[in-house]
Amino acid sequence: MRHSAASSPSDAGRTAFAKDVAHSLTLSPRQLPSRYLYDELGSSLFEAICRLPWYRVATIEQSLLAAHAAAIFSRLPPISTVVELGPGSGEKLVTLMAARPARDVTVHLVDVSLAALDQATSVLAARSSLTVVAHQATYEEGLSAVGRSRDGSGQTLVVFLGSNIGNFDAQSTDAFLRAARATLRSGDALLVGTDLVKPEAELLLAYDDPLGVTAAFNRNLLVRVNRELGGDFDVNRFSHRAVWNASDSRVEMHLVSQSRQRVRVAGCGLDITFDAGEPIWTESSYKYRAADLAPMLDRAGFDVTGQWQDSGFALTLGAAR
Ligand code: AVJ
Repeated sequence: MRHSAASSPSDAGRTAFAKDVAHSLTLSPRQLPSRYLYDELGSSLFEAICRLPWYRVATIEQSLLAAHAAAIFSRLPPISTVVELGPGSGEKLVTLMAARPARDVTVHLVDVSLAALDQATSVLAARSSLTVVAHQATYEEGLSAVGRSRDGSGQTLVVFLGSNIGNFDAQSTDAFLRAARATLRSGDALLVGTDLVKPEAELLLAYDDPLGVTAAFNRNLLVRVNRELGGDFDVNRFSHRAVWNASDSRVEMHLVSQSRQRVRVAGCGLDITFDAGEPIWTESSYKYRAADLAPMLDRAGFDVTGQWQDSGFALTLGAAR
């Protein structure tokens, strides 16, 4: 197992975090980027969310992968390289790869979160015989690194599961898919997992669960800002809120200030006064219709070669033209 960090995680990572927090908290409305939800505790809380009966993304996707992995490989050319963007616990890839035809495959895991990478790497090491390379990097950086290091034989499969793509707005999705396509060759493939639009009550239960795990996941972002950037957020005075924004087809998570209060973040020179009821927008999770996927992939240069659906979740396979 090899680790190839794009740069030392702590210093460069912390500077980027400080910069992103300084910028996003002074936007109107105030925001914090969702990619920072995944520190060590945040990654564990997300794994707990995936075990909640109300958040069905992970379990439905897992059963779709188990049921259709062989069909997915039957629609692919011989694959020598698999790149998983945002591998989470690594379980999804274990399930998919169990159905691979006998052939040497190198798996590349790409994530900015070291905690997530470590977890996925150890699950894959324990549960599969795959060669694993971990890249602590953004998705684009990781894809380019894999593209540059690739040798002659076999095609590449990029997997982007768990509805991770749902954190991107429409414009970023197009830009991201095009950038991904640019690192690939004709005949390479992309497997995307997307959560689909479903009744509002179901969506809200998934993002505001009765056990408060999602609330803890969201509020942990403030704990992280306090710890890593010397903030003084009073975490008890911000509450979790999930809303379904139907016109933009996304669930939004917010942290709502319970009172008028002043917050300082020394590490990025911020001194902010929140009004009572003022939100910080921390995440968007876009929901799709299954038919949205073909045009979305087509715009980036992929033809859809398969789609599998169950209980409001879809796996879509595209081939690079
Ligand atoms: C990991 C981004 C797919 O948006 O559903 C879970 C994260 N947020 N509960 C999602 C999340 C709140 C999740 N993704």
